[in-house]
Amino acid sequence: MAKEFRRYLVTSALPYANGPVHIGHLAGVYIPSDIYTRYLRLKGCDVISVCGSDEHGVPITIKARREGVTPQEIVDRYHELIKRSFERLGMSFDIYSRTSSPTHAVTASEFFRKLYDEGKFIERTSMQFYDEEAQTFLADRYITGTCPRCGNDRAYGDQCEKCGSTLSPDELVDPRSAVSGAVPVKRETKHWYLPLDRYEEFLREWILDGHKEWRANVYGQCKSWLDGGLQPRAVSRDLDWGIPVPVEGAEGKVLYVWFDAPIGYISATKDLTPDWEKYWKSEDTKMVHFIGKDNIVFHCIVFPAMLKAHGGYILPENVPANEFLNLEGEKISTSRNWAVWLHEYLDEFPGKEDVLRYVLCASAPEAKDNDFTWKDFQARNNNELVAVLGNFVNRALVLTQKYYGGEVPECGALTDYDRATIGELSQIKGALENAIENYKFREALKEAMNFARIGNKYLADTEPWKVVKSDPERVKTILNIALQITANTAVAIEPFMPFSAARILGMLAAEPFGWERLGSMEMLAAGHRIGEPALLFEKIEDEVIDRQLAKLAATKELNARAEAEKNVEKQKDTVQFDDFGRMDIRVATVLAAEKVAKTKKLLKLTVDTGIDRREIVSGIAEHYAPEELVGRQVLVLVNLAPRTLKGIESRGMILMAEDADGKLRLLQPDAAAMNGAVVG
Ligand code: B3M
Ligand code: ZN
Repeated sequence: MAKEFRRYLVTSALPYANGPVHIGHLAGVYIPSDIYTRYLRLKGCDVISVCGSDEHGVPITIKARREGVTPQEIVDRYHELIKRSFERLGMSFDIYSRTSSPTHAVTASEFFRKLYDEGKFIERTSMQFYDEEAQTFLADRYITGTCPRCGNDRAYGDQCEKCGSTLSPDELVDPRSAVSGAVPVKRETKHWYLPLDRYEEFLREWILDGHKEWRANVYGQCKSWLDGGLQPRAVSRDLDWGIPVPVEGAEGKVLYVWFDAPIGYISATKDLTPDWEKYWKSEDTKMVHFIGKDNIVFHCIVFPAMLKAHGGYILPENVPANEFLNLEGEKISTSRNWAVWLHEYLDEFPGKEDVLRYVLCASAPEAKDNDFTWKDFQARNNNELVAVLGNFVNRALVLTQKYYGGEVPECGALTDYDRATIGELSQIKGALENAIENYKFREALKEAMNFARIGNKYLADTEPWKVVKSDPERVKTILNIALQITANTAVAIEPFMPFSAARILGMLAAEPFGWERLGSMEMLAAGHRIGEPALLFEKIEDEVIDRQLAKLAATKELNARAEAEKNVEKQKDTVQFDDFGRMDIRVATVLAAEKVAKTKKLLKLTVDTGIDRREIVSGIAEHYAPEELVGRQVLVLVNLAPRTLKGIESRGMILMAEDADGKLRLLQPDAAAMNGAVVG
């Protein structure tokens, strides 16, 4: 029998304050954590949910350097943006803190210092990459090179984003400094290491024997790390941004971001309540970490080893890490701007916070990577939220207004069908709880929606709008039940769609119900007066979706161009002005165009060069149809020595630009010009 807990500490991965939050973060971490927390709160558990910005680490300093601002400016900017967007989405953290806070500096320092004083670290001197131009050691992402596993030439010193491998700087082929581009040298430096190997036994027992119930992806990753044998891991870095290593002789060294960040959960709790120890140090507390799959090793292996080394802290009961969410079939990427950014969504879809929450939960990558598409977003909104949830609530309320002036009618004798419906509802409650408690949020959402689905079916089957003519007494019972189901729906969907739950309660003119009332058919008393019905959701039209798709298409285009520009041909040798002057380039108009027989690429063009009419054979048949060319002005090198191609004498050359992918584009004056006008 699993232990029953009444006190919970829910943590959500601290987002790096070097960019905004996108739908991948939401689906993977924040939506599930908020559902879980809201559910526990509704159940009346003692639960706190902590989060905050992760404000250290190399990606932040790199961004600051690139923009010519301080790291503090970067983290201030994104901390505010992220915090605000989370609030707007209805994330119900009890605290959203930050790792640049004074509490955190003290907490992380003291944590390190205790381990240091107790001899829990090993000190090691080693040769590490150093940039002589920039006079700095090159930690983690400051070093780039080619991935030894997949050949990606933009891998980092700590990770290859293409194949997902964890790397060490020494493994990179052709390492380079990300600061100056220089080829780095090796220099000696001292660091502190947490000897993870000493915790291997403990971790094996705790995870592999003790937590077989963890998700297969999480358990599997832990097992493969443990089976591979754990190595000491450096917990300090040569950097000037971070929490200074609190020991003598450590000038210019800071705590490694992955050492201080998880301690951020502790500091955030301290910032929240003086009673923080009851959440961190009592075996009666259940701690759950919500994270994405790239954070598994840090939360299941490294942080627990740190907590164990320190002593006195509890360990997570579960780490329900999600896989990744893709966007329109491609990996979400911050650097390629391939994402739906939360703050942009909130601006572009005001009042549709719950739609995003719903869609991201419904398609959360719980067991495998999943894809977000705008078409699916639209379909789920229109076919599920509008057609099922919105429609049911609206019908129940509108009919109550219409028949009873907004007063909840009495419930009379139940029919067998009523009883069967009510019985079904009480079963859903159990299934819903079971799903949430086992971190199966997609399934849980389906169960919550089942309240509305059953309600919809109930109204469709009982047809009160017809029965009202023959048996008005019966209709009272039907609508009483429909209203009770509506109130149930408001409770069931609250963890998932808090805004809509609140709106339903508003329309029912009811105060929030606790979770224990879920399944009850006596939530609204007969005679209670409900409020005015309004539509909960509205249909999303094709134009709205097309606009989003166009935005992504533009991003793709921009990326393709940026990629192509990287391969632009080198500049040719210098020419003198006279060399150029010998080229006679004129504006000309295409008079006729036809394919050259038995060739794929060639067109025969007749052009008016202002000087004469002549024929030119041009290799553009795969890029332009003859009829697209007639009447068009082009630029022609007219004094090129004639050549005979397929029996046609070609006198001159049409000027074109060639893209990296070989696509040809004609050059044309930006307004009609005289044929024969000299170009130069
Ligand atoms: N800052 C989030 C990430 O890897 C990372 C989580 C820290 S949680 C202690 O994107
Ligand atoms: Zn790779």
